[in-house]
Amino acid sequence: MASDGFRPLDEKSVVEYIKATPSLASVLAGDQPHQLHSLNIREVGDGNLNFVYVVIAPSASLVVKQAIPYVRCVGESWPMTKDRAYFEVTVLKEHGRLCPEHTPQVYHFDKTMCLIGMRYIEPPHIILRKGLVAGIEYPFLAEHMSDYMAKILFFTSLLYLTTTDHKRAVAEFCGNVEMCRLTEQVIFSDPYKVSQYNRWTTPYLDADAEAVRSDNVLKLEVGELKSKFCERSQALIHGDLHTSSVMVTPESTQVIDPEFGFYGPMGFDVGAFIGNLMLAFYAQDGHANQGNDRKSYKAWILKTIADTWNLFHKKFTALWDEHKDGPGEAYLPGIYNNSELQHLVREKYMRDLFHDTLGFGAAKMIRRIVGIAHVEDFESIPDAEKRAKCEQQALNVAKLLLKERRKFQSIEQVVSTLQQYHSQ
Ligand code: ADP
Ligand code: SR1
Ligand code: MG
Repeated sequence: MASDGFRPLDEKSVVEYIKATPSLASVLAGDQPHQLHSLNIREVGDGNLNFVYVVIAPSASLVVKQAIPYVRCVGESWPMTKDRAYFEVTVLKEHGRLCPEHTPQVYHFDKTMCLIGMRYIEPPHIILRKGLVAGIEYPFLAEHMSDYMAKILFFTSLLYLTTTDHKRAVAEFCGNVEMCRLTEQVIFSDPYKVSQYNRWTTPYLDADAEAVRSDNVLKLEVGELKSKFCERSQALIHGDLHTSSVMVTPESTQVIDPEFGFYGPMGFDVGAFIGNLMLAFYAQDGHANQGNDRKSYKAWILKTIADTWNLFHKKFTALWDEHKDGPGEAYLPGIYNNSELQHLVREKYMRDLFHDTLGFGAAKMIRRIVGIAHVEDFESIPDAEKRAKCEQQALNVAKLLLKERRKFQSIEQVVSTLQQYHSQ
């Protein structure tokens, strides 16, 4: 045990921990403690950072997630604060309050052990990214994700909060600085310079990676996005809203893993989700085979991209309208007192958010192709040349979106650009 009382668990010691922890034992066994004698434990952490244990009792289940003091996918050479568990649980609770339909319930938190007990998002839920690789359609995905993003972003912004409440919350989440610094490094810095962590499909993308490192306009624009990421405390964002942070069935959508949460720009979340759908789109040709050319699936992904933005826009502005005379102090009703002005303000706010979404989404695409932590969408394409072709198309469109984002006026224009940059 470390001097701070922290002890990394394993499949065996998780059982002892649960037996000694009433808030977990009661979820699993209710008033029948003998059920704790037949627990089935599996470590399933396939993420980059933490250990995740699925715990199954005869008539209940839960997940135990523990942060360890380093980045799991790199090893102990990259120390990382285990306080991330505190921020993850705090965001889970806040987002769960605002959007319980799409957030797993928290049962337990142990600050010393950096350990969260939460709902097991049970099968047939799978990680969305795996569903996208398998070519499965999710008819409610855009509806659910737009709902989640509209609620968590609107209700934690100055459009709904007083500046006093907002600033207090911003101050609390400034504590998640190490996780923000990780993002600053791997998304906004490393891909644009030589870094020991960068990786790409070599030799096919050698020139493309070099081109990213020597593109002045790209660097100018990504620098602006980095500043915005660091400076704009717009809302309590999830902070890592890629398609492996979403678990799905065709009917249900659950968002996990908000350990990077802090008060940051809304477009970082919306962009993460949409940018990862774009990666899935460009990976499809690598998964096509004689039995399935993936044509209709690609059309479904494009429709989901468009629906996600359009529904998000609709729901977010509807919340704004509903609460325009509420506590929010960004646009005081006494000043923004006529519908023409209110319309202008909303147009501008949503246009800026759209451009942020494209910029951050594109930056997230670029890091997954020439930086650290690649994605299964591409990694599961065994033929390196084929994979590189898919990655190159995604990289080219991402560079364009990042540099030219302000020229786009609608998501439909973005979708037609995605099609133009797609060779089949
Ligand atoms: P990391 O923080 O290391 O990225 P994640 O939170 O992404 O870890 O979890 C890693 C994996 O564990 C997920 O891909 C998922 O398969 C599984 N997992 C995490 N939380 C849950 C949950 N609440 N219910 C079911 N499975 C989960
Ligand atoms: C060391 S980079 C690890 C990545 O995994 C997380 O999911 C975040 O996306 C982070 O950038
Ligand atoms: Mg994760």
